[in-house]
Amino acid sequence: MWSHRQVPETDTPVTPPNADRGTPVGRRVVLGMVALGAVGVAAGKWLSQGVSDVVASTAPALADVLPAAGGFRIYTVTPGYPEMDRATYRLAVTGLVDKELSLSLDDLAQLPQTGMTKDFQCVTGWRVEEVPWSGVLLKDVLAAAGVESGATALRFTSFDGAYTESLTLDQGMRPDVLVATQMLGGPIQEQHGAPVRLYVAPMYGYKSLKWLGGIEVSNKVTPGYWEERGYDVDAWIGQSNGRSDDPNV
Ligand SMILES: Nc1nc2c(c(=O)[nH]1)N[C@H]1C(S)=C(S)[C@@H](COP(=O)(O)O)O[C@H]1N2
Ligand SMILES: [Mo]
Repeated sequence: MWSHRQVPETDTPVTPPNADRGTPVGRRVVLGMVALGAVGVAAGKWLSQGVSDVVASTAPALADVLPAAGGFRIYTVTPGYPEMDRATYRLAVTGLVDKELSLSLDDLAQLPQTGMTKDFQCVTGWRVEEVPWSGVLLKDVLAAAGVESGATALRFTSFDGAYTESLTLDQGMRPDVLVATQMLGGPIQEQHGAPVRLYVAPMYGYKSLKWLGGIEVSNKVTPGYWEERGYDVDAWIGQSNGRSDDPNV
């Protein structure tokens, strides 16, 4: 179960230049809308159709009511969420590797497991603090495949068929970049990218690709979905531009 919580009042530095878009999430709260929070999970299905601000605006009041309040806004650039059977799920690791891999969830569970509790920050201004994550460090997945010399970049694809992301190999080797199989204390929920998503702790949320299907090792960074639409490829929190008019970032 998840619900919504607003970015703390003290959080101003991360507000992107398009502040009109980024800041109002919980500021134009209408208390009468709190009841909407009760259908938050169902509403998540509709966020891509423009209801996100309404749902998110219930946040402050709900946070008082629900002790384990979440605060995530659910984003998807495709209609609904892509379906995936946990038994047939495979993560493809391809490109400049010694051995291409096709990893089942069991295979991922055999690799070293790493957990971390860290904030999740969207470039539009909302943040969820101290989210528990666990799974396999991206560098451990890459080590299992063996990265060839000359490789410099990583490309990530989602089995939603539309969303992509990128990192440099150096960024991907950091100890705070995770191929996450658990989030918020349990298996990743459907709306958060089940069964596997990326979690790139030091960067804005758009780097944390959901419904991860493939990792391709290459020698050239290919800008991801939002990066083709104006966002920085290097999305360090607090440093990158956050430029866009799109409400779904
Ligand atoms: N496949 C996919 N991954 C995605 C997105 C998306 O639309 N599709 N949105 C990104 C953005 S902009 C953010 S802030 C986070 C939001 O994660 P959440 O939906 O779990 O809150 O997912 C990121 N990963
Ligand atoms: Mo985002």
